[in-house]
Amino acid sequence: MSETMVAPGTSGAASGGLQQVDVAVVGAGFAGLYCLHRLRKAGFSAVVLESGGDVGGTWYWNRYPGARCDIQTIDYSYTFDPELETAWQWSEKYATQPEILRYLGFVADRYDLRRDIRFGTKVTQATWDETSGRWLLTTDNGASVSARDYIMATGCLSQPKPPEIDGVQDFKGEIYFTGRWPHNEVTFAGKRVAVIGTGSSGIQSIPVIAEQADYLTVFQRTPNFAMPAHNGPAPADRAALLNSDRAGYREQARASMAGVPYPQQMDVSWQLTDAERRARFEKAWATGDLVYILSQLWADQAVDAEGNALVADLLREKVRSIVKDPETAEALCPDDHPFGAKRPCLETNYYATFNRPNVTLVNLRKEPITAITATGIKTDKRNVDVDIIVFATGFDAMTGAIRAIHPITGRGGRSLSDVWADGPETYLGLTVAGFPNLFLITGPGSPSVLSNMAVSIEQHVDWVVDRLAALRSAGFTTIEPTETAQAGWQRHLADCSMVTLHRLANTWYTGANVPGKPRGVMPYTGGVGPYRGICNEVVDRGMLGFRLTGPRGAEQCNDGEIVRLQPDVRLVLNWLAEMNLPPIESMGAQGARDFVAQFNATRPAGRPVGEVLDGALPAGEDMLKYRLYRPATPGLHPIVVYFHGGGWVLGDEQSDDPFCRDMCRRTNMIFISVGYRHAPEHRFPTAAEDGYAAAKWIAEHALELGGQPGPILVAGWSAGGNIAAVTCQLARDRGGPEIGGQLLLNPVTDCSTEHPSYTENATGYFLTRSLMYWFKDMYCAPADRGDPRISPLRGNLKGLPPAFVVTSEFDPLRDEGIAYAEALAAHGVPVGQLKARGHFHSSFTMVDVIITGVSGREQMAEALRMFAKVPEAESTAPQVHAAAS
Ligand code: NA7
Repeated sequence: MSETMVAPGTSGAASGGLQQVDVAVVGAGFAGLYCLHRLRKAGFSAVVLESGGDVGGTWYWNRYPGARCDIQTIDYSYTFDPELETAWQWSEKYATQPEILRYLGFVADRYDLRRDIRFGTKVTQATWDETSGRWLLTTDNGASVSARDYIMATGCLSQPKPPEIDGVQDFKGEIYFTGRWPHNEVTFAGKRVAVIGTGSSGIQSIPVIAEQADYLTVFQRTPNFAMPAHNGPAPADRAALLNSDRAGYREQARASMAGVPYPQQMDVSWQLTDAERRARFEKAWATGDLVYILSQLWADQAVDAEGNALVADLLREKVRSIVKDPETAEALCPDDHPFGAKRPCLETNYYATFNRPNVTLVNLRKEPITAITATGIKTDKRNVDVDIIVFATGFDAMTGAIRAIHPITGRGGRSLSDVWADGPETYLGLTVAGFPNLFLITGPGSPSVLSNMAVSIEQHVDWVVDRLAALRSAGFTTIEPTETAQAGWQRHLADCSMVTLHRLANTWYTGANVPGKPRGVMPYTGGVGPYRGICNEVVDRGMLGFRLTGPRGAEQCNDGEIVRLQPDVRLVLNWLAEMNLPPIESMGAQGARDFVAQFNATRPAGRPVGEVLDGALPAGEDMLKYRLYRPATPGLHPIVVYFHGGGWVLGDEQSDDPFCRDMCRRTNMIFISVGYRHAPEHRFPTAAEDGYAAAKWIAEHALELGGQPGPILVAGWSAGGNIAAVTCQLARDRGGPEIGGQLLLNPVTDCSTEHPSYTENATGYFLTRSLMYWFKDMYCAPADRGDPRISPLRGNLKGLPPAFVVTSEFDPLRDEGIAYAEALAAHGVPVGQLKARGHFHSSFTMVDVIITGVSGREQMAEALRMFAKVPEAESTAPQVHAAAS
């Protein structure tokens, strides 16, 4: 029931007094307009407060020459009303600012939105009143507003950044800001013009200004990656795709990573030849689509520095091929950030503009601006006299517009600016603890600027309005996230930020463009589709993380964290759940082996190493296959004897191939993966004895294998971790071989099932408790399970080689791994531990799938280097991933 004193549908913009509405919205751009429409349809009274003179938001203010969208307009449109979609036809692939503004005006008219929008009205203060449970807003124009709910549809790039250059006030010529462009036409003809800034606004406006001005000087601090827009009519293939199944196309966009329906690229760069990579790149260059080039080249381009560098090199090559003056070309080549980590741009004649006789580029990295004077711009090398200065210097992004409304005062008189003093903290990017009934549309902590904004805005508005309607039905009047939920979301954001390369660049995504602004990746980097799934899950799980209250003490609080898994682990587990596989233990030994082989065939190929050799070594009467991975560096290398996972039943010397390759590269050591014999054909203690025999043989043949003589190292995952641990005990008891250290990754160390992780993680994390029971039954009779050769935790732990034990939070084997590490330490064995938060049993072996596993493998490599007593070795793998675990 609407509680308004102003009936829905009347503006209520009284000249004084108090306007009462259910919901107040700030901003009449893409988000505010849709918000008003949805609120009205849901029966809420609402007012939109907009400082501009008309609708449009960012498109109202950014009227600079050349301004266009750079997501294709067929994607950058509202999708909530199929009739609206066909009622409006875009004239170009990338619409101009005037056309987008006309579109937003068309939408405002079609749904009669203007009557509830107070234009030319700025909110000057917003205060939560505990007693009435309402927000009170004061404005600079007309009535104050009392609203139960307050929605910030303020946009992410709407608060222009001050110039931060001394002397601006002394300049006697004309000054313009791209983000606050005047409504009247600006004449450049016959003028000497300076443009400061080469982000999207600079890159779009520079070619247009250069054509009109007498002379243009571009002041560039950081070159940006840009590619040609190839503007024109909407590409036929995309339009056909949309028109063939409009609803399906929109649904795919909502489920996609960036809000534009492109498939997930699976090929990794090292699987492709140079020619194949170049062909893909040329196609992307010709496509003129940022989302395409950012996602469709190869799977590792956005998550791995090496994969990214391959694209960046090709892009730089293009710049050099267009720009004739080599020094200018070099200055225009970005070299301080990965491609995509800073917002790349679409351009039309941008690079070619620097071949014009009336254009000069000033590289501020070489000659910084020292001041703006009455006549122009002074660098430490020259004075450039100009008539016009255009500041294309960007925005106080994501938080600027929200914090610009001063003060927003929440519960207990706390101001949002103070609460966010060290950086924004939100729950889902939508709400803030301590600020009841306040909603942020595309706020920090949501995909927002890393996505097609149209898709993200609709999702946020729908979520908020649906929640308001649900609260109203349930009789609740306030909603506020809990501190636990918000802290959990911040952790999840930090985990997500380890997956992509955005953290490696100084950008407005990280707050680095505004002096003094706290640093950190502000948008959600986990993708639009996964994010939408999480928002829905919050609702499905009883508004998890929200406290709801209502009249007469009504309260509901289902506290908790929505995502505790690492983001990529969550995706993999969801994907596995969707496959609805039968339990592996129901497949029989051979069926399970075939399944694992098939499963492994779908994973990314392992990375190149110096050499891969297959061989065989004796173990009793039998020969065991092995696969040797040699680093690309010359000389003798330490040897790591590796035992694969698979519960003593599955896998072989090749089944952990990507892991062995990755560790070989990271450690600069030889990895020898041993194909020990399997149960049920060969039951206990065959695998343990094979492991020992293999380690002994390899140690005795180290030199022939190209390894360093002396102590070997052992390593293993899961059942292989068990074999590695047992091998160390046997080697100590049987007089060799000498083992310098043991890396135990999610090891089985005990046959007891008493450990709580067996119950906590019994199902849902791929390795299940019942699968572990089956493995043990296949391998070992119950009577033998106390034997240290299967339960090394029960063996003598004195005098064993130093160990590094890795356990994963969501793994049935977690507690026995921790117990083994603690028991070793108690017996005087030097032990390092990695307790990997949010990870599952396969996190570290799913190389190039679970990207958040990289930091764990770095730590494992470091431990192995320490065991081998090699100094901080040069590894051949990139070291760009900071610790995530
Ligand atoms: P951006 O992308 O933030 O670009 C601003 C540009 O201005 C960028 O090149 C900055 O260099 C430069 N800049 C900022 N301050 C200065 C000073 N003080 N001196 C010299 N140069 C400076 O803003 P845009 O408006 O172009 O684009 C914003 C987004 O809108 C865009 O990403 C799309 O999403 C749409 P820096 O890189 O900081 O060294």
